[in-house]
Amino acid sequence: MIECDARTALVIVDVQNDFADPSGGLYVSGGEVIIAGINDEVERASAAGALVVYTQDWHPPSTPHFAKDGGIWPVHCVHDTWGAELHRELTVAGEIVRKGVAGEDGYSGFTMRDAATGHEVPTALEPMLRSRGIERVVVVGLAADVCVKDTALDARARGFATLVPRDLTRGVDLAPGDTERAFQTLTLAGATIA
Ligand code: VGL
Ligand code: ZN
Repeated sequence: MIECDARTALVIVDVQNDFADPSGGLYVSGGEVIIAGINDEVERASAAGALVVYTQDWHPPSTPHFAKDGGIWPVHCVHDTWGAELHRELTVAGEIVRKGVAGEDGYSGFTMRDAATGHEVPTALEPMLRSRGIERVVVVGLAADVCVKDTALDARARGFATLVPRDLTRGVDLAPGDTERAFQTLTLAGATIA
């Protein structure tokens, strides 16, 4: 169980069909298994007055993010498709931050990369946390070695105490060991892996 209070935000990263459903375009092994545990934490966080926020990977049909367009990933989370929807079993009880509504790229829930200029642009996440006086961020969801990692690193870089509960995330492991390396990187950055 995770300690939560009004200064805590539970950030639920990309629990979308393409990652969490076995027939999804970029299925993360075990992605559906973590949903029940996340729902329990949503309930506890809400009861404790914590902020609950969801992120959603949200791509145009063609983007340098996809292997077919020169990137590394299979097509996933194309905006307004089944694959981009939050998984039907996920309890949604908070605001949603979509990454890439204007075709931007990137992995963190805090920042995106402008596809044309390459510049980093902020999402609505940090202002949302600041306006609520959030000091501590709990990051769960998918994938541990991609968007969870980058979101948690950005949380640390912005001075938030950051917790990543291992059993509420799963990794892609595009290269074997990526998930373990992600946890090491996060630990070195001052995040707590529980
Ligand atoms: C993600 C790969 C590509 C993620 C997003 O949500 O972790 N992974 N796009
Ligand atoms: Zn993506």
